[in-house]
Amino acid sequence: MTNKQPIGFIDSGVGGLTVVKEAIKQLPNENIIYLGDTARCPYGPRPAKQVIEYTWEMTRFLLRKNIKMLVIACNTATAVALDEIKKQLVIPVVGVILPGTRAAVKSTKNLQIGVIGTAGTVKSGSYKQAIITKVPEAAVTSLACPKFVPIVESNQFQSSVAKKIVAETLLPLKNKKIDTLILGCTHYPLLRPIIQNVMGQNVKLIDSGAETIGEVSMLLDYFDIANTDTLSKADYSFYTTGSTVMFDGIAKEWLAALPVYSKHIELGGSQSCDTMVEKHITYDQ
Ligand code: I24
Ligand code: DGL
Repeated sequence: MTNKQPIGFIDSGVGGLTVVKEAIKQLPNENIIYLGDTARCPYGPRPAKQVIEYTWEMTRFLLRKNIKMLVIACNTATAVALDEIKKQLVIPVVGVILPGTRAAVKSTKNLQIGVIGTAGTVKSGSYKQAIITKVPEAAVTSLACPKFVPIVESNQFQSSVAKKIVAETLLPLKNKKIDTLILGCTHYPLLRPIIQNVMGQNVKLIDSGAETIGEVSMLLDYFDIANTDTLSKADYSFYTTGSTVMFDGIAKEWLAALPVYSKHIELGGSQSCDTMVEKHITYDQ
């Protein structure tokens, strides 16, 4: 295994770029390949069985790209599919839930922890279970915030509408004495200033995605697979199942200076790793 192989990131859409941004910052030497299933986003409201199926399709696509590690950047996908994908792959597979949990358990002083996420993530109970497994005495309050992803995706995440909806939605958490709140969704870092304001400065917010890159870094060292070639510039490639123009627009803005030319691919059906067809609508880098 050569260390130059890329780290694969999968997500339901563009939200996983919040995790990639951390990866570029914390691991600037690593090559990255990202696949966002924008055509079928959001995963949050979908039944677990369907999310597992979609996550497998994305995984199979990236395995063909010879990745050395897989990061499931989507909380909803991690919640329902991580265990079975991890079991079947020989490369290390990292989800966003355990790293977020670890940081929360470390941060809490009163053992009152809050978790916010999509309907799918909260319904799975994965965060709650992961926290309780570590600290059985912890009290976990999970809250689905189905309105938050649409606020971000409609570009309203800095608006007064966002403030009102976030305040209303988080009301059930206000009377709990939580001192730590896990942002269990790729999109929530964009609402972080508003969430912090609503919850108060005494509540520590945990960004699951950012915590995940710490774990990726640790695993690269543990398996001795970090990219040791410090002379070449890191390579970033992006794939989307939806519009490349829209993907590139959001990714360029989010990842600042980075040029992004994503490629369109089709997922779905019973395609195997060997027969999956790539449609290059934009040009190859
Ligand atoms: N943010 C996200 N998804 C979108 C969006 C957004 N539109 C505006 N902003 N759209 O996720 C999703 C649907 N699209 C995706 C592309 O293909 C077609 C369908 C959060 C992204 C987090 C990195 C707001 C916005 C932006 C630029 C940067 C960040 C951001 F326009 F939140
Ligand atoms: N990526 C998803 C998550 O982190 C949010 C968007 C969606 O619902 O697909 O849970």
